[in-house]
Amino acid sequence: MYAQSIRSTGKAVQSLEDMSAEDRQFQERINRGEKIEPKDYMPAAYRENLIRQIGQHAHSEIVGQLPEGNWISRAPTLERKANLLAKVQDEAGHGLYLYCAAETLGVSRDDLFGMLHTGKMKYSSIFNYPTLTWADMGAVGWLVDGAAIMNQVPLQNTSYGPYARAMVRICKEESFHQRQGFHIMIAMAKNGNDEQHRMAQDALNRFWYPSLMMFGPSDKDSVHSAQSMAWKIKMNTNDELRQKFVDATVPQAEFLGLSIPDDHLNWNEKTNQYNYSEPDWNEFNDVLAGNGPCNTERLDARKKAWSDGAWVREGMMAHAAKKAERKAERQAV
Ligand code: BYC
Repeated sequence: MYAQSIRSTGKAVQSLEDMSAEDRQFQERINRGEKIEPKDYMPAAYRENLIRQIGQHAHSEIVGQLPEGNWISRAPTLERKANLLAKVQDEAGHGLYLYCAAETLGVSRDDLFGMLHTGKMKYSSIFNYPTLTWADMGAVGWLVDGAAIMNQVPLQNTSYGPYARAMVRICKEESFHQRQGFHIMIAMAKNGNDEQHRMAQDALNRFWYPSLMMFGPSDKDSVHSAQSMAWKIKMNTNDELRQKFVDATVPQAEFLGLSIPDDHLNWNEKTNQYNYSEPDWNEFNDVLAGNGPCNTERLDARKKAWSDGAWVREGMMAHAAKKAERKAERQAV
């Protein structure tokens, strides 16, 4: 389904000496920590790489609504329903900020959706897994939003101004999402009955490795990391963030009385970090290739939403055209 699979670009990051004068000045601005704004000079490859990452990020937000939307009508209490509804609405808002940030780079919203629908652009692998029980709403908030925060907090300092600014609000909201998930896990795993504890453990078992995969392939297989880090589009490597996530999450699982499904997990006194087992990268590649449990369902839902919304877009365009016509008439008088 996806046009691009993981492969090395084979390109080394250019040194300052090898760059054109314009590109050198640009790189020096980035090295000084300056923000790049939409009308500033930027190399074509910087623009393309940003559109790729921000577009993929935006798509992840709106596809990410689907596994949780599945549980809004079945939330166990009114309060849980209201919280989940607010969270899912927030994800739509995150998608909106990110699509707007991508548009400042000269790509249209229609083109971005077209690339999502035809599989030319990806969305996060995590959303191709099903949410089978209410405990999954806890695990998704705790682990998936927890992983998203770990990845996104450093992106508040990314070099592209509109992306960095969008991330500030997104991170604040993701924090609330992570807490609502952890709160569900506390209710079920710590304060719940045996069956609820078992459900929470089962959700952790199913979401642990897919959450680790959210950080992308291991550094040796990451295509974009070197150039993206030189441009400060990415602030950390995939493995650095994955390790930080493991180190932060294991004590939380202990607090909940849950076991991380990894027999090789242990604390390493020398590195002051946990040793952990890597996810199954064949499974990751398979999900990216379109063969995860829910790839078809997720993409079909997005395509249906796009075609069902055609009349709204047409109506809004007609309204805008009418307003512009009236304004022109008034100005002509
Ligand atoms: N899923 O060279 P690499 C959220 C692709 S959370 C799918 O390391 P890069 C949310 C990668 O795109 C998630 N594809 O790439 C939470 C590339 O393929 P292309 C969204 C993946 O970009 C809760 C290829 O593999 N967050 O929003 O340097 C509720 C090689 O990888 C994945 C973001 O998008 C994956 N897990 O690093 C609702 C954060 N991993 O593009 C919503 C911003 C890798 O060449 N993005 N690939 O075809 C990033 O930080 C980076 O893009 C990544 C990947 C760390 C994800």
